[in-house]
Amino acid sequence: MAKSKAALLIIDVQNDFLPGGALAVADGDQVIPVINRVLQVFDNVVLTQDWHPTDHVSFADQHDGKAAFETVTLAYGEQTLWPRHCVQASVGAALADDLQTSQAQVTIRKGYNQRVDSYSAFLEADKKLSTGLTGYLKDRAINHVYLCGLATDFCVAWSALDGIRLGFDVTVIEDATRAIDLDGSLAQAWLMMAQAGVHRTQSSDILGQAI
Ligand code: VGL
Ligand code: ZN
Repeated sequence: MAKSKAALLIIDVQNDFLPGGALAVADGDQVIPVINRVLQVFDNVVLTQDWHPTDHVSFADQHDGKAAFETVTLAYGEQTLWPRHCVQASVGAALADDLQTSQAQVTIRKGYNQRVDSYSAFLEADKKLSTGLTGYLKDRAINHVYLCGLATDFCVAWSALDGIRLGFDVTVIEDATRAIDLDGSLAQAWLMMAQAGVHRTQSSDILGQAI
């Protein structure tokens, strides 16, 4: 059997998702030391950044009479509305200072189209527009992606599910993620990931291995 070639995908470890940020994920900062440890066992490391224009369609303040965490129906389906976050080039959109990024080979930015959100690192919410990540990984013969970062139930889960659909082996490193957990979204995300065949692991199971 051909040896699997793996990459670590570090999803959206950005200031706005950390405590004090615009869309803070509870204990979001606690993923940072865990990720800095698991990084050491990967030869291939990819970062992602949520990267929205200032009038992005996912921002609640772009919809009259709507509040954050409500939903609207857009051309591509239901969209949860968020407080404005990760505006391009803002401090909130910057990667966390304490995250060790020197080993990363590429940064994929997503959610930059004004009319389309993109939780997934692979495909935008319309399921058509590509971020280019699939081509990048396939060109480099990478067939297994390990996911960590924020948030478990949105950008991590959507990336994991798309990864499976696109033919990758996918493993989520649970203790290297934290969730938003909106109306049971975390349990729902783990259920969908399990059904799709996403592997769930802990950083302690990875440390010490050569991946
Ligand atoms: C995310 C909500 C909105 C995430 C990004 O990174 O999980 N969640 N934008
Ligand atoms: Zn976003």
